[in-house]
Amino acid sequence: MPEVMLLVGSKSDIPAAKPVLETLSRFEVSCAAAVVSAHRAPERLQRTVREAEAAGTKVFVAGAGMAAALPGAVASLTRRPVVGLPLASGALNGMDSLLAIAQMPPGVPVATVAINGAANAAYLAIEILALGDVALGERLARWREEQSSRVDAFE
Ligand code: RP5
Repeated sequence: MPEVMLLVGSKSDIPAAKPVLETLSRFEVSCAAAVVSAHRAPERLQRTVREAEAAGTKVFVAGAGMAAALPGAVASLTRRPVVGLPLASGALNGMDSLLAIAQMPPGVPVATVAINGAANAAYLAIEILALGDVALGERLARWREEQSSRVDAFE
């Protein structure tokens, strides 16, 4: 049962979204992934979210560029947490996606990370899952401690 579902709006988004999978895998968090465009295939998106929920997905991570409807559309279809990942593409280089993803109406939130902030999208998903998973919380705490000691090291 994948705990996280990563969705991206286009095949062209895959390279920028890869750190989501790499980070989750380092923390032993299972993740399914699919390319589904909110604008080009809205019915398939609806099916994908329903099936992922039925399979036990707890957190969705949705990455998209340009008008970036995907994360908000996913949030409209589920009450589980959605992390939105704005991706740099097109004439506005991700500013358009950042604003489209962050500016959700009250009641349908998307937790938005930085443009191309794929690793943080995964860390946010990990923090959410760690609320109900002691072992994952311990892995996260250990990693945070390692990170702190690296900041202090004069290398
Ligand atoms: C968005 O438009 C996608 O998420 C992608 O970032 C961008 C361009 O998509 P393609 O034309 O490369 O499929 O919906």
